[in-house]
Amino acid sequence: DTKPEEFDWKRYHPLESINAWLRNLAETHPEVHLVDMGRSAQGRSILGVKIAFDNENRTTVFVESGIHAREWIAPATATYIIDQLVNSRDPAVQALARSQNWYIFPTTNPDGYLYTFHGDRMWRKNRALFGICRGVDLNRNFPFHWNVTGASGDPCRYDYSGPAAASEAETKVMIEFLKHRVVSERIRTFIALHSYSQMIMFPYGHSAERVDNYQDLTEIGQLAAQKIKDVSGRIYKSGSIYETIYPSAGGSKDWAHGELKIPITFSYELRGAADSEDLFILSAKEIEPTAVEAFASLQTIVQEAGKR
Ligand code: ING
Ligand code: ZN
Repeated sequence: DTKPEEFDWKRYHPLESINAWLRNLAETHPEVHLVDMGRSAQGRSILGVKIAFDNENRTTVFVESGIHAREWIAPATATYIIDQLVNSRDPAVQALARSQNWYIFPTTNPDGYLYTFHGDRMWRKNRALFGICRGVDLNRNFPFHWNVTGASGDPCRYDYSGPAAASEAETKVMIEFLKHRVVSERIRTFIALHSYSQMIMFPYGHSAERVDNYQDLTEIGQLAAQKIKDVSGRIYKSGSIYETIYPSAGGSKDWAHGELKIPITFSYELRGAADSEDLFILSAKEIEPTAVEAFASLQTIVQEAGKR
């Protein structure tokens, strides 16, 4: 494990190192508060931070990452975002950090993430037990047009939607957390981090139905993708889930937008490996450039959100 003082973006860190780093950050920075969202299926805390530079009633950005265990670049990027918001010397980043309150949860599927280090590197779901198979795809378990498309009813499949909508501990905990804060803390922006595909997507996934602010989200998505191109030359596609990647129901941001009415909701598909036998196994050398481009485009999203 890595000590908090040695935490970096040159390698992928296990669950306990990430959590130790979050705890240390909260102890050493007055604007950082450790937040325990609740317990996973196996009883682990889902830890994150709230970053709030003072008590003004700002709008809030919520960032969810690591809902899929094997997508290691997502927690690595989430911790990079936290580090930048707290430690950057760039005045533009400091202004952005202070313009919002932030909730950032690097590993929303801690049981699965742990299992990818000690069991199966390619595990995606949580670790709930169903007879001879394990795991619900938490990004198919949210209660908004649950299970209508792009999900499986078989617990042995990688995209099992669960025995019922919001059946899973991790899903329930996130729903309760957001429900209790969406109005009182003015959560206006919801971001989910995944890999791989180089995409920036907005709802919906369950059908071709267009969200009420389709035009705004289309424009913001295009500006965010352009930002990435300016920063690194990488091409990210943008558009709705349904039109851009594949039909799939029960994703967290479909629920966040459709049910909770959070207006600005995006999910990233970060970089995948070009030169590996598996696209999820992104070389640690790519953590920094991936996180840099994602954070630059997140700044665009938050700035644009503020204008609409
Ligand atoms: N992709 C996402 C998945 O859950 C997605 C795409 C995002 C679908 C949001 C629905 C909602 O399949 C990966 N790589 O996990
Ligand atoms: Zn994913």
